[in-house]
Amino acid sequence: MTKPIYILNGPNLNLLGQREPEIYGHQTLDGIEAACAETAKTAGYEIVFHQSNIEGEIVDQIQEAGAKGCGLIINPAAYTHTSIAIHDALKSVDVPSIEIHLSQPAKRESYRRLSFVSEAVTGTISGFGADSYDLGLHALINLLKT
Ligand code: CA2
Repeated sequence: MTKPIYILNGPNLNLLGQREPEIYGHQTLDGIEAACAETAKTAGYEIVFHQSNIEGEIVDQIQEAGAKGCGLIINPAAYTHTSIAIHDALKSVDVPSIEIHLSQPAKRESYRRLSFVSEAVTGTISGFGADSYDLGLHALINLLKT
């Protein structure tokens, strides 16, 4: 049986659609999960979708994705800019990984310009709102085909 694609989400993304829509859009995380499940199903994959506000839980989920999944997509949220633990966990897995962001961090505050995640993943997609998830999923599915 095909292994699932893991889609992992970091702190505060549970608030999507409720606060700061001018930056993060109106789509909720539940809506994003439903859209991702549909895209994945069309391509013959299932998804495992998680959100956590806790760094260590995200590390556990990355390790689980490496052991039980075929690839992973991660929006590490603010941990992008702070977490060596998430960097190390991503480096430790043997499956392709894609970092995604709703906004374009490079165009925002200077403290968002550094990503500890980018050098540990296969590729990064940012700045397309909720579409970043769909674009990341298509990119990952294409990678898995090759
Ligand atoms: O643009 C992204 O996807 C970010 O990963 C979002 C993070 C931010 O720290 C990164 O620099 C870029 C913040 C996620 C917080 O999500 C919220 C959603 C609604 C209301 C408040 C926060």
